[in-house]
Parts: sequence; structure tokens; C-alpha cells
Amino acid sequence: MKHYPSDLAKFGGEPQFREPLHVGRPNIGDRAALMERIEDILDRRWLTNHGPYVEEFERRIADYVGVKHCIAMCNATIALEIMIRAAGLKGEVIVPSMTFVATAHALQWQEITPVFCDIDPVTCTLDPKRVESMITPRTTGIIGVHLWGRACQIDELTEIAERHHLKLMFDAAHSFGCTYKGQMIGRFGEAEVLSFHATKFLNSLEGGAIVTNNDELAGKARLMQNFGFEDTDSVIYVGTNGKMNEISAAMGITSLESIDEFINKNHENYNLYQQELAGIKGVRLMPYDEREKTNYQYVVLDIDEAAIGLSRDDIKDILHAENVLTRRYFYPGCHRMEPYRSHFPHAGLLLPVTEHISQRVLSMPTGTAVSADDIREVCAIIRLAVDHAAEIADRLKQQTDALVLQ
Ligand code: T4K
Repeated sequence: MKHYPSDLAKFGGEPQFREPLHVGRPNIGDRAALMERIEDILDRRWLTNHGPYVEEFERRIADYVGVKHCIAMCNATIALEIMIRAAGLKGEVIVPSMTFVATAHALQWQEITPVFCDIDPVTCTLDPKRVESMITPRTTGIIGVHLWGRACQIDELTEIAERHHLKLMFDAAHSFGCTYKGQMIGRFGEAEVLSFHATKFLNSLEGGAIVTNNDELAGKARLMQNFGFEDTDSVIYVGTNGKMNEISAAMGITSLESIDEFINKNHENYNLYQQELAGIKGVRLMPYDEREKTNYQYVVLDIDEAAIGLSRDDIKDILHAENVLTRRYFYPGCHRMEPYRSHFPHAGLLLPVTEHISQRVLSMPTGTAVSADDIREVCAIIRLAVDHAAEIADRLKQQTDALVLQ
């Protein structure tokens, strides 16, 4: 247990954790069940291209979400690209900048301009009031991102999209198992994209899916993920290779069998962070709407530098020195990354909330690989840092000054 600033690894103490504590440690379900499925895949010698495990995974995901179609893919980035293409988007599409860069890249990759729109300070998702002002004659769609599993303001976005004849779709990479007004995310807009990447609470190693009730879009997407083949020798669209392989599907099915355990563990972790951080001035957890179902896979701290006297980055540096590898998802915002930074050098002027929030948030380790003791120890370090903020700020300044002099 550390008591004084001099105990912190940043100032020469022993790191609290010998092994790195990661944010995205994968959840692993029943290993024996997974191994049995892998043996079966090897025995069948059917490794990819619409095998039985992919079909089963698609059926189970569609049932869980409550949609007609699930098209499993090799990852969510390709799924986004295919969803965008199958929906016929072009010109400009409105997206948040406060997201993983894949949301913007999926558009830019096909020479569609992502137009970054600011977020609502409470939901941290697209601000419907701002969306309307970003619409131009070139706009063809809106892609909302249910950030950290917190749903977009879907009703308001739907109303705007309908009034302007725009296609509304969602990047639901964070939101499998979450609801909006009691309805599973995945059922909204023209289509939504899920991610089953290793770092997501439910993983298929790598993987993603388009979920939709739109028959035409689903049909196109299914062909596009397989080079546009309609039949053995007949190609009717430009396509790509977006297929999920059988071992990924086996991992996905195995993970699905433990989904309640994963969500419960995430929820317990979230509650424990809440309890252990209680009363620390300037540090709060981004809340989830308790009326909705949520997967609690992102535990995000909001750090108020003005109240503490230490910045989010100071806290991050202190934790990293202790081997707690927190992440600044999604700093600095897509608009500050290339090629967008060069395309729209002044985009930040239209994104004040994005700029503000992205400088305050810090994603914390959670999931089945993180123990209650880990969380208590991480929170104790944060408490120590905040309690001794003035002394720590001084020491950090001395370190920076010493580096400058070198
Ligand atoms: N839309 C949104 C809103 C997204 O957040 C994402 C992905 C996408 C679309 C695209 O989905 P995919 O195409 O990936 O299906 C990670 C993930 O790679 C990415 O999937 C995720 N979002 C993003 C938020 O996080 P990085 O660049 O931060 O990954 P990396 O390698 O730094 O790993 C993160 C942490 O997880 C590290 O501390 C290491 C740890 N880790 C990672 C892996 C892969 C493990 O402990 N074990 C592992 O196997 O992007």
C-alpha cells in the first residue's frame, strides 16, 4: 500500500503491479468448449467461406439482437465499409469525431467525406442540434456512434434523417447487449455494425457484423463481403473479402455462452470503481443509464483538472508508471488525426465539446482478467494522487524542468 507521493513509481517507488494491467484484456469463455469446436472444425476441413459455425454465430447474434439479418464479418471496420457501400452513401456523411478512427476511415477509404459533428456533453454521442447545422446538399447519411455502449439520441436523429431524406446508420462497435428505450441496440436505422474484436467484452478473436432488418441492404452486404459473387461464376457488385472464419465464429459462439457472466463481472467492476472512487474530488465515473441494459465494458473516468490541480494526462502518467495501462479513448478526436487534420485544420472550432471531453476521459482496466483487489489498488493510487495533488504537481514540474535542461 502506498501512502506518500514518494511511494509512487513515477517518483522512484516500486510499481504497484508487476505485470501490466491492460484495458482491453480479452474475456475467455469455456476453453474446453472452444477446443472441442476447433477440433471439429479441423476434422471437417471447413475453415472459412460460410461454414456451419459462422451460420450458427449469425443466427445466435440475430436472435439476441432481435433482427432479421446478421452478416458476420472479419472485423467491424470492413463491416462499416460494406454497410456504407451497400447503403449507397456518397458525398458527405455526418459522424462524431469522438470515436475510434475506424468510423471515419471507413468513409474516407471509399472517398466519402466524414463531416465531424460535435457531441452532446451528457451522452457524449452526436448532438442532434448540431447535426442539423452540418447538413449540406452533398450529405447522404448520418452515422451515429453509441460511444462506450451509451446509446445515441436515436429518436431525435431518426426525425432529422427522415426530414432530410438521409440514411441513418450506427457504429455499434461498443454496444452489443445494450438497449435504447428497452430495445436492443442493433435494431435501429438502416443498419448497425457490431465489433467482436479481442478487446470487446464479447470477442471472436477478430470479428464484426452488420445487423439489420433491411432485406435489400442485407442481401447486398452479403454479396459484397464475398467479392460480389451471386453465384459460382457470376459477380454482380464490386466486392471485397469480408468473411469471418470458422475459428472466429467458434470463439464467438463460445463467448456468447458466457455473455451473462461477462456482463455481470463488468457490472461488479463498475460498481466497485464507483465505490472506491467515491468522495475523490474531481474524479467521477461516466454514468450509464440504469434504466437500460448495458454491457459496462468501458469504465471511463472523467477527470476535472480545475478541481484537482492535476490533468487527466498527469493521472494517466502516474498510473502508467504503476503498470496500469489506462487508455485515453478517444483522444485527440479523429479531426486531429491524418488525413482529417490536414483536410480540415480548423475543425476543432466546430467541436468544442469533443475537444473538452477528449481531454478529460480515461478508460480503466476491467473485464474478467481484472480482480477486485486490482481495482482497489488502482483507485487507492488515484486517491493518493488527488490527496497530494499540489506536491505531485510540483514534483511533475521538477521532472519536466529537468528533462528540458538535459
Ligand atoms: N468503431 C468503434 C467505435 C471502435 O471502437 C472500433 C474498434 C471499431 C469501430 C473497429 O472495430 P474492429 O475493426 O477493430 O472490429 C483497440 C481495438 O483494436 C479496436 O477494436 C477498438 N475499437 C479500440 C477501441 O481499441 P487499440 O489500437 O487501442 O488496440 P491495442 O492493440 O492498443 O490494444 C488495446 C489494449 O488491449 C492494450 O492495452 C493491449 C490490450 N490487448 C489487446 C489485444 C488485441 C490485450 O490485452 N490482448 C489482446 O489480445 O484498438
